[in-house]
Amino acid sequence: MKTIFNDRHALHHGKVEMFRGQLVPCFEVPARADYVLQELRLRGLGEIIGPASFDNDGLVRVHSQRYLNFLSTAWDEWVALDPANAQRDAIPSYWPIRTFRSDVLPASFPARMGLFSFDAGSPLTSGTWTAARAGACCALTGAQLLARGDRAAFVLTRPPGHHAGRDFFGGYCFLNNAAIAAQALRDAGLERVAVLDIDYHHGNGTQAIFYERGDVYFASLHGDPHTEYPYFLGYADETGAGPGQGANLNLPLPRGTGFGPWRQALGQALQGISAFGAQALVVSLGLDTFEGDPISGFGLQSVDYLFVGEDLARAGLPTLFVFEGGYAVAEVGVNAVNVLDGFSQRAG
Ligand code: 6XA
Ligand code: ZN
Repeated sequence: MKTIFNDRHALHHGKVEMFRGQLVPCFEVPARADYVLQELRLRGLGEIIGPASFDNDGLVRVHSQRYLNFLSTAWDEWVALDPANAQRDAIPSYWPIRTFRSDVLPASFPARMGLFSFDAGSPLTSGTWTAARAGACCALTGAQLLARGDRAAFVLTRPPGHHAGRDFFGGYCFLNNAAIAAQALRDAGLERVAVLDIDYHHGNGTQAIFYERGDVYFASLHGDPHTEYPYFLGYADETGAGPGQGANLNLPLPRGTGFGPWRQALGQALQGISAFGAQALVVSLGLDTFEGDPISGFGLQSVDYLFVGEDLARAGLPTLFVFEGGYAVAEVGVNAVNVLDGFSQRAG
């Protein structure tokens, strides 16, 4: 299995995030991807390549032009507000909640930060756009490999993507890599594509992007949003709308869930994907289901990820893994590569 590595990922390097009223050091750090890369090399899991180059067409298929315009110039606008900002992360603090307008694009940069985001935990830094855009190119490269016949590929990138919607960032995510890959597979001619999100947190961005579409199935197992981030989406009664009715499956699980019941839910999601008739699978691969994760609450152990990989291989679909969350930094490499290893052993 080839890995497409985003060698510009470290250009996104948040210093602090807002956590329960305090600015705390970021959990989503460059070392995460470096640990995974190191483990991939150690275990010789396959060739590691860089992204091919793409224009913005594949991004515009998923994100609005006005959001991409904002993201690509955001850092310069932030520094233009005050040269001292060059040393500080940009963090939003005003949001157009219900009854406010979101059709107007305010001239104020802080106002636009709020218009295009949903939390204060996702600092935007000098290299965020460059890193996120290179990550999206990795996702497009992965989709291309699958469309040309590879059985599987792994997109190793950060910042992650699954919380990012058509025109907003949040949850450490700016461009939705998994959605961009799924759309690219559709555009390459596959008629039905599935996204399976196994990150601890519900992939609200991916769900929203495909919610009214019958050609892309979204299934997610995640911490119950009644108590877990992102709180406002990810409930079991969200089953899709319009032509997408029945093409969205949420399996929220209580904090404290261990591998047994988690794996059962995985089986249920895979059943849904098979019944849908997907021709390819994009996996939002978060490793924050690990028992040692500092911000999550499931109990998976490192060895369990080998079985996760095996179960995914048994679905028998061309599969693109896309790296998402996972903040037990020293273990995230072993856990991610265990999934890929389990998959490869089973897939042959
Ligand atoms: C709130 C928690 C953000 C979770 C990000 C994540 N600051 N998403 O791991 O998958
Ligand atoms: Zn997560």
